[in-house]
Amino acid sequence: MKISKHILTLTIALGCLTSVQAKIKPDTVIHATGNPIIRHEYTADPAAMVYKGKVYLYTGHDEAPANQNGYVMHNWTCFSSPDMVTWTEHPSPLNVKNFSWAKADAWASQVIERDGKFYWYVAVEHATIPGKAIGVAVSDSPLGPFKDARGTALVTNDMTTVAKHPWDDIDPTVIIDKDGQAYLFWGNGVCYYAKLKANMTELDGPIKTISLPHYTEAPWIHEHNGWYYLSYAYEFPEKIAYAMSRNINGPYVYKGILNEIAGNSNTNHQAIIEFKGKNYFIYHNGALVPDAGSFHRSVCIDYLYYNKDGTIKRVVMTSEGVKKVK
Ligand code: FUB
Repeated sequence: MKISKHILTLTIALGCLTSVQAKIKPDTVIHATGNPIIRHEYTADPAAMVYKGKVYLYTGHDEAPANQNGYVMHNWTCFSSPDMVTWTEHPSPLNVKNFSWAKADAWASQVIERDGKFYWYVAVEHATIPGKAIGVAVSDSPLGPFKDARGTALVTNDMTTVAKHPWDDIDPTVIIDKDGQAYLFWGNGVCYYAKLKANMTELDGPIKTISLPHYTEAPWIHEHNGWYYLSYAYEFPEKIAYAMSRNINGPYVYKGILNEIAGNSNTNHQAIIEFKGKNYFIYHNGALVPDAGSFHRSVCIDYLYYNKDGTIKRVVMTSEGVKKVK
């Protein structure tokens, strides 16, 4: 590894890595040399947002001690890039402690912009209502600081009764449709969705469900050329599958596996974006820790290709990753 002023060049081949690299200073520029793109800390559950010529990448942060199985996740990380290869790590803009009603588990999340404000939907463990819950934080900048937008959870376990286990309210993904209506999708075991009010901090109507084959968790909703795509973690260990619809409310037609099991991570969690004319599949694997990858995960990026009929080609996971966008 070669470090110059605010520049970190990651030169260690993937096969040689057995643990996370040394910490770096906030605002350090990272030149990714392949997958995983971040190697000085563990990053999981990626969510990406394109805003004003940059990609903002938000991730969970696996902090379990080496060889420990089980999630240890206290905060979320934030990186930005103008070209998909040069990433700046910003100081962590959000921690479970920013939600006074939450007690642990900074799990999967997504940020979206509306009218110049940035809304960050997160899954955490609720302090007083048993089970997981979804909160929302807000900021005037994609880099934060973010603050709890409500002072209470947006979704709690007592609001969703289809799944009987208490960790079903996780993995929020959000979209604003062309008519301005925002929707939140989420869920473990059951894929829930609901409309959001224009203020982005309240549900607007009933919580509904979508039936998807072998649905586990990690929904990601996106739109491309008039199709709505609902991708999700399929079975366990998790592959990523997807379904398509012409209408955001469905019906969604299952289209098959999009990505295979990502090496030694029993979970996967994807973000799909278009940036400067190319499409990207952002996910995590356990490549940095061969014997405990499921709880020491790292974000990877590979290309995603659509077929003419709107279906998506199966993702090819690579160690080389993607090239710098000009
Ligand atoms: O990171 C914790 C959980 O693991 C996420 O919420 C799931 O999507 C899975 O990746």
